[in-house]
Amino acid sequence: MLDAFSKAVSSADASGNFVGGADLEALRGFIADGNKRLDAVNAITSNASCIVTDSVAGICCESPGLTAPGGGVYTNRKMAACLRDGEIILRYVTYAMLTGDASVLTDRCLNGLKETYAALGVPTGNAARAVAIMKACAVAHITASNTEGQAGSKYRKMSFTEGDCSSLAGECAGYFDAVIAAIS
Ligand SMILES: CCC1=C(C)/C(=C/C2=NC(=C\c3[nH]c(/C=C4\NC(=O)[C@H](C)[C@H]4CC)c(C)c3CCC(=O)O)/C(CCC(=O)O)=C2C)NC1=O
Repeated sequence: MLDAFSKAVSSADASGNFVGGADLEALRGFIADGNKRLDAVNAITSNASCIVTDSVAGICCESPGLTAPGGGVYTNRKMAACLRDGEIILRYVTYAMLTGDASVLTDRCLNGLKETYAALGVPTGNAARAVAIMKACAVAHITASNTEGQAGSKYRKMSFTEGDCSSLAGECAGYFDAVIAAIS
């Protein structure tokens, strides 16, 4: 597992160089945006159960066969496994956001997941769709652009300093895209 700092060190070490130039500049940006990054992670983790259940409810609405006999989440056991998988994936995306590096996600969560799903008959198209819904939710939370944050909504409205989080939202979207690519 790497983070933005150890990745810069290991790539410099591999080529026998000092850490400098563009690598140092990138780390400077990583530090400068540190509070934004923590707010972004907090925006996701504080709404995690909502993001997960919304995505699984979404695929069940779109594909009614999932909850019918023989469907991917037919039986409580499978529904529980599906919700748990959504939570695991979201958790690893937040780890990647925190470290600014995808390796924890790819090594510990995505490695072999497609094969596991194939062996169990988990429908990967629906799983990828659930991840896409989580991506939309997470990005909306990071950019504070979710329209559900109004009174009476189930979303938790965060207090934060206003700022441009588009680059963090893009980075986060990239981690979800990596999940989709890994299971598709
Ligand atoms: C290290 C991180 C990690 C991951 C990623 C992980 C995934 C994972 N998901 C599993 C099962 C499962 N995953 C799902 C998920 C779904 N079914 C659907 O139709 C939906 C599309 C989708 C939810 C979005 C289901 C239903 C099962 C149980 C399948 C079965 O046993 O028949 C299993 C098999 C073992 C078990 O049932 O617990 C693993 C290992 N486990 C881990 O430890």
